[in-house]
Amino acid sequence: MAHVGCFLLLILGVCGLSSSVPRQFHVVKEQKNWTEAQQYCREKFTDLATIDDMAEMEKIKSAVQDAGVREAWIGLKHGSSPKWQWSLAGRDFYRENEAEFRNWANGQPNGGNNDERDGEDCVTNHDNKKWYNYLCKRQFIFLCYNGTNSTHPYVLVYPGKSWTDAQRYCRENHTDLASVRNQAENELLVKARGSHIGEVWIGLFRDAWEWSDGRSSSFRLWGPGEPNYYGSGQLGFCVEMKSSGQWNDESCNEHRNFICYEALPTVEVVSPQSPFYSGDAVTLRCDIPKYTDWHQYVWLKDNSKVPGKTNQTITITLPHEAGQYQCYRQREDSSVAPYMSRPVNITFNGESTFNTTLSLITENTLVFDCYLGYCHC
Ligand SMILES: *[C@@H]1O[C@H](CO)[C@@H](O)[C@H](O)[C@H]1NC(C)=O
Ligand SMILES: *[C@@H]1O[C@H](CO)[C@@H](O)[C@H](O)[C@H]1NC(C)=O
Ligand SMILES: *[C@@H]1O[C@H](CO)[C@@H](O)[C@H](O)[C@H]1NC(C)=O
Ligand SMILES: *[C@@H]1O[C@H](CO)[C@@H](O)[C@H](O)[C@H]1NC(C)=O
Ligand SMILES: *[C@@H]1O[C@H](CO)[C@@H](O)[C@H](O)[C@H]1NC(C)=O
Ligand SMILES: *[C@@H]1O[C@H](CO)[C@@H](O)[C@H](O)[C@H]1NC(C)=O
Ligand SMILES: *[C@@H]1O[C@H](CO)[C@@H](O)[C@H](O)[C@H]1NC(C)=O
Ligand SMILES: [Ca+2]
Ligand SMILES: [Ca+2]
Repeated sequence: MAHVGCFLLLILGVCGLSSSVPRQFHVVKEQKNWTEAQQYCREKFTDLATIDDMAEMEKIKSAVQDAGVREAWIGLKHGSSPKWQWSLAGRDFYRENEAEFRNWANGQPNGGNNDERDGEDCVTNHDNKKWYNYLCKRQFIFLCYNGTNSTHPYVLVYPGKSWTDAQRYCRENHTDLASVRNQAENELLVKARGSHIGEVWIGLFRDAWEWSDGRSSSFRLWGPGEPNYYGSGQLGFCVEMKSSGQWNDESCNEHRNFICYEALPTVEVVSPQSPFYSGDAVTLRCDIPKYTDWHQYVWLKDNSKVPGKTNQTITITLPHEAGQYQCYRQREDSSVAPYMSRPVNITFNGESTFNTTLSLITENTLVFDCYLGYCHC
């Protein structure tokens, strides 16, 4: 019985971290109606711009100002299915199901015809802790959400305002109108309203605006008095962003510059599951939202293009092809800079699962069977 250290390498896949998904925005200085703009964005990039939160809004605003554009279409269009959602938008703020927490009073929500032009589309908290929907132009005192104080996030504000004015106040002076993610927060909110009797606005509202890419973002940044559904509604209402950052609804057949977004490509390991071992053939796939104006995939290993690898899926053999991988789609229009995935390290470190049979020919013939780095005769 002999032990021989087998010098085989273990390949460990370390996948890139991906919590929030970044996007790149492109301001297109061509005049198109909303539908044509949508088609253009889907061909050249991913879709018309969706905006998730205030941070993204600031990014787009500076892109529009840098481009010297006065107004531009974004991906929001009026649809036909109104939904309840929170003024405080943000993909990281709500955990699973938290954006859907509700505490309606019996018989609520009611009223209106489910159309934000004359429906009861804004929500209050009553002193019985329950929620009621009212016309948004009613004036009530309101609760803002202030993210800087996590134990006392709700701030009661006097005097009463319409829901929209209350929203503007909270966004300027705190974070936003109050969001309520669970029963515990509803109790905190009830505490914050103290002994006040009657209705207090919170951040829940209903509208029927829909994003072109189907995303559920509830983020809205209407200018004063908007949306007002002014103009020919025959072809529907769509949303433009002014260089001030504020939004306005317009007839979709107006011609405007527009803003597209491009999603970040990602490198995914298809097989095998990590950890990888020496001798493995590792298959990588470049996941990229589809658009049609592209030529081929480009793969990079350790920051250099890998010649001959132009498919969406590639296979590398370890250990000699271990390294740092990235991908992008090369466009037909090479004037647009590529948007490259984050790097993914396929590194090695450790031992092998290979059940190799080694034969050492000496005076005697010894045959070693190796498993996980341990060899025996
Ligand atoms: C949070 O707010 C409460 C009530 O206004 C205050 O007593 C407390 O000091 C604040 N905490 C922080 C960390 O600001
Ligand atoms: C923010 O608060 C100040 C002081 O209370 C107030 O004067 C101002 O109008 C508020 N901002 C908005 C947008 O209401
Ligand atoms: C609310 O948040 C702002 C920053 O967003 C902070 O400056 C302010 O002190 C906070 N106010 C309260 C009452 O917590
Ligand atoms: C946009 O223009 C195309 C023709 O270029 C037309 O077919 C379409 O109806 C227009 N869409 C809207 C919403 O105006
Ligand atoms: C790339 O894909 C094409 C079509 O699927 C296939 O014929 C070709 O062999 C692939 N090339 C490589 C290098 O895998
Ligand atoms: C990936 O490898 C590069 C060098 O090859 C190194 O600089 C980087 O820190 C590694 N990243 C991770 C997440 O391990
Ligand atoms: C290697 O050998 C072990 C133990 O004999 C066995 O369980 C395992 O399935 C083998 N692996 C391969 C890839 O043959
Ligand atoms: Ca009601
Ligand atoms: Ca308008």
